[in-house]
Amino acid sequence: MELVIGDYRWSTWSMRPWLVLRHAGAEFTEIEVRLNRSDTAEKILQHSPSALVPALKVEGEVIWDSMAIAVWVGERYPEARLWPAAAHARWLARSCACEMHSGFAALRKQCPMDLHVKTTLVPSEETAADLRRLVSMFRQMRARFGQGGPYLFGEWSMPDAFFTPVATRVRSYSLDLAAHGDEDGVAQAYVDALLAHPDFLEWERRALVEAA
Ligand SMILES: N[C@@H](CCC(=O)N[C@@H](CS)C(=O)NCC(=O)O)C(=O)O
Repeated sequence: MELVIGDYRWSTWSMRPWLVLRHAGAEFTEIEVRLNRSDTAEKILQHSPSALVPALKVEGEVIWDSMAIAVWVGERYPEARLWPAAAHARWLARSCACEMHSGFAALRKQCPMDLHVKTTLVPSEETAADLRRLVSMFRQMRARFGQGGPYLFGEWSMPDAFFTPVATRVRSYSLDLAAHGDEDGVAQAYVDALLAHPDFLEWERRALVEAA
């Protein structure tokens, strides 16, 4: 099984299924295609029909799109409990992951993931609205379902893979969650937990040693 990914430094979409596969204990190799180069599209097309990474090559098929790969891993490795076991938690965990997958355009645009960056940025009105929504979601899910651990639904689960790139943006751009509804630091503590996860630390280590 091979996961085609972009640069560790930039590729938020690649990071998600990579974290999910690691959590599942799957054995996989990586094919890295460097982004933002003249031959990027041509190289990705050698692996993936969408001309986008990530893509998972498994059993003669190519599964493209981070969500499709994550769903496949959840199906293939049920023992990894990638979705919460309790029905209501599971329904909402899917909503959270899908909202991230299809939303938060302003945050993505103003604060692209770059694991080499540490700066301070004043969020635009649109980015501030995204931050308020994220803080509200994080606080609600942590309050309702977070008792079993420091992650969104307690133990690490699928939405955490989707929100780890958000956590890196909060840190890279010094985004102040308290100013967006997180007065007592519940959402920030969740962000900190994502950034301390051993699999993320391994991804970050690779990003930091990756040649420019
Ligand atoms: N919705 C897709 C988005 C994938 C995507 O936009 N990937 C970017 C890199 S993070 C890409 O492949 N860009 C191609 C390029 O830069 O030429 C997914 O979830 O997999």
